[in-house]
Amino acid sequence: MINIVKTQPYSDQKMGTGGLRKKTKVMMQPNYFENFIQSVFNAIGGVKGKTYVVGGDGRFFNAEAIQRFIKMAAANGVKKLIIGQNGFMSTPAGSNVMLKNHTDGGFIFSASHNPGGENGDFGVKYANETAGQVPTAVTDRIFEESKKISEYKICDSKDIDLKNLGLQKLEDMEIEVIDPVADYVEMMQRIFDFDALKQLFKSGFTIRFDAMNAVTGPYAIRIFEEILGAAKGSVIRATPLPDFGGLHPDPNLIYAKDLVDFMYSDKATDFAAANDGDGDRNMILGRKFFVTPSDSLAILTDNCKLIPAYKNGIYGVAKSAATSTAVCRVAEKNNIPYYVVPTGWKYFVNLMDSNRITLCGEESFGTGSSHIREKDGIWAILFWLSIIAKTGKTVEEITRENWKKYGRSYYMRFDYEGLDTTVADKLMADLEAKLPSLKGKKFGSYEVKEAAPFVYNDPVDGSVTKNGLVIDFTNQAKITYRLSGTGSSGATLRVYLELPEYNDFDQDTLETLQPLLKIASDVAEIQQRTGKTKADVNT
Ligand code: G16
Repeated sequence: MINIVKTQPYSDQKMGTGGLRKKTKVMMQPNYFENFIQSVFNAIGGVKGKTYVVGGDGRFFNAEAIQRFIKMAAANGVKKLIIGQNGFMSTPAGSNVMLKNHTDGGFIFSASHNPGGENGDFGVKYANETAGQVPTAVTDRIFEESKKISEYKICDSKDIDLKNLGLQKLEDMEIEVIDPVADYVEMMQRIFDFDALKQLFKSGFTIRFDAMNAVTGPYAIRIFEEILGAAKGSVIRATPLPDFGGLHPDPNLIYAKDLVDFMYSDKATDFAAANDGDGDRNMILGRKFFVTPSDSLAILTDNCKLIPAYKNGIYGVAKSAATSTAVCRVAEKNNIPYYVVPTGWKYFVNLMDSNRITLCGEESFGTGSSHIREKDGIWAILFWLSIIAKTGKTVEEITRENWKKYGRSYYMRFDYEGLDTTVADKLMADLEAKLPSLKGKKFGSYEVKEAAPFVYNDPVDGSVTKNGLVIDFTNQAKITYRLSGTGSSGATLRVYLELPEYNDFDQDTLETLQPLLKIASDVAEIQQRTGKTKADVNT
């Protein structure tokens, strides 16, 4: 039976860079989740006759949300749902299933790298028929719908069994429960040379992969241990837990500190990596060596011909504005077209769909290619392992070689978290107003070349996006400021610093960037306005 439930709108259902992200308890308020889902359905002109992929990263409220979603989809006339067994599906695996089945899109329930649990965060990532994030025009429409919603449709039925693979029906809607790992593994086997990777492990190569108690554990066990032959136990924290075991599943130097400490100890393996909650982010480590995501993108681009899927070259490459310029130097020297876009994977999707780029990446530990329309954590690791297998070099040797060829960008991001949104918005607005007056100004040996907002003209759909404020210096140094789009409450100010260097690659990054950090913080009056004497998180 289909029920029409009367509801009141909520005023805060605006999607950010990675979908709708809220405190779990906010999401669990009466009708909150249902309102948002119905708003999406309404904003896209209904879902009658459509097919969607559904899954999540297993965090608290995931199982409940999926059941509610299924009943709403059936009530709204969806033709078919393809669902990961037990409701699990990583974001990249979901994008692959969407592309493979030519669906109308999908819904992945995840707040990505944000903590989970009853007191953590919950989120909804909605992808359209591109199998990637929807354009801003659509998220704006969804927000408008959410502000005027008065009812939603839901089936009054028993919960659907998601444990057993196979087909079932709810009303007229078909439900197919699939193994979320199988298709993903098959795709990776098409991209990479698995025989070469097996050889690598046969030769005694050791890895540690930290799934951070999140969704990629089962994918990593299947690929690294079962298929490629990495030693049993190479994958740690492999069982997805509703609260990620209390971890903050963000693979960076702070939140994956255990792994970093391990790799700087005498017990270190040859290679280590971690993924985030929903498996789209990655961190790469060698013995006593950390690869910045910006360098990683540059290195993958430079070595792409070693990978079967990219052996004939790539269309082009793209990075977000806040990502270092390392990849641009690789692209320029090798005559590869490159694009600089605002933060948000949706900007890459347009470039991929129009065959302008093949590879792309962001400083926030996201790297990917046009094999899907999301960033892909395990793909990035397999790419690195393939470079190691083909060159016989270590992570550190590969990175140093890249610096020697193209220069090294000393790079760091500083996050000022938990800010009052009014304070953060005003800081950005006042800073923007001040930018024109900075041109030509000297701060010690640093002279401002240009200071302006970052504005992107999308070559595909003609949309114009303003995202972040950038100060460029005559010595190629760069400061970028932007507010995070993935928080669940308050505001996070991100300050990104870069200083390219062409001779000395052994400096301490923090020390090297100290003068730039002081300029960044003085110019934006960070301490004065936020009361923070230092950033909460440096990566
Ligand atoms: C999401 C988007 C990414 C974007 C990131 C930015 O990542 O998918 O394209 O780079 O947000 O985060 P912020 O706005 O906080 O800097 P994810 O992994 O959270 O889905």
